[in-house]
Amino acid sequence: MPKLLHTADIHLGAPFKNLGEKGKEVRRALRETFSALLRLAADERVDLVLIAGDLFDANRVPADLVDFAVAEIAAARVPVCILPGTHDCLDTSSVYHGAKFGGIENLFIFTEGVTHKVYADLGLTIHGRANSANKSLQSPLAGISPNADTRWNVAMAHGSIRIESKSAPDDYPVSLEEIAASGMDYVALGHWHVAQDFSRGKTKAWYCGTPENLTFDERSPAGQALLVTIDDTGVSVESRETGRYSWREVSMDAAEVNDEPALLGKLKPLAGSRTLLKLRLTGLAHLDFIPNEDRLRELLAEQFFHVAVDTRAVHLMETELNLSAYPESTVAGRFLRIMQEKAHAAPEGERREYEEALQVGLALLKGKNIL
Ligand SMILES: [Mn+2]
Repeated sequence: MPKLLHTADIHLGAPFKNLGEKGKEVRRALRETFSALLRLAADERVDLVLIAGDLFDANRVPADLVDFAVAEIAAARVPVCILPGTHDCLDTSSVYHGAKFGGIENLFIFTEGVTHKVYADLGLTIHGRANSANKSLQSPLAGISPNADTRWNVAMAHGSIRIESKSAPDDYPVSLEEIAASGMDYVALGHWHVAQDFSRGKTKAWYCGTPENLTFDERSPAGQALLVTIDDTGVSVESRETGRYSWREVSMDAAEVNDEPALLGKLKPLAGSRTLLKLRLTGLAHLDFIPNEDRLRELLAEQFFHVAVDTRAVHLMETELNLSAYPESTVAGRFLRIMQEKAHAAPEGERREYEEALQVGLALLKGKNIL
């Protein structure tokens, strides 16, 4: 019963340009995450580590980074199987053509024309097609079929599940029908950065997600890897948290925070020395608290690893509405007068809502993007 550690999209060498000085630290952290993955494999006594594409962020990465990855794998004593992905594809300049990858006993890399590797002691064949470019219309499962000589068959594939409107046709598409018809026990997917189950028919198939989050867009709470156990009763998939940094994107309505302490109080539960915060303020600000990007960044810097603040969608509330500035013949003028009448006629408890609606509508009519 083979036990596998499934990872992908580690993106060693990613520049993190948007993080400025802190980018260097996160780049170094990715190396540590890679080492931690291999330690996890040893601790969990897995038989084989699968890296389903994008181990490296690019084919041109610093030589010392390649040395590091190769040395870590060689020291790991667990077999490691690498599939070139889209960022580290197998083109003429591929990082995997380097001599450093040769002669490492426990390492197998899918290269041109090679589509499977037999691990006889595990009764397992690993299948895969190395991506040869950054984009392609071809499925990474094309031409792959089970090896009847081994009890178990697993494929690695780096590409996008073919979903209309969600995936580009030239992003190495894999269809759910292909997964169902693959004859594989498990398909180890890479390319999408959040763990997701795409099992179909008798075949289990998962994206494992990045072991360390790389952007604010990723909805996964923390990076992770998958432990995959295959036996006669089926395939079981468990996740293990490997990420140490958390990237949090927070949107807040400026009208709901009256002062700096209130804003800091709301963010306090997220604070941490390894938390990256992207704070986006929206809506209408009262005159007594006008959020300022530099000031907020400064205030939050101590509580977070990195802070980005965006106040472009905040609009200042107009406290003294000058009706003559909005003639009745204009849309804004008509709107203003109707809303003022409604606010006036509304019962006490609802008046504030009308007044706020008036301010929001007015800002929108003036072309402000406040939502
Ligand atoms: Mn990719």
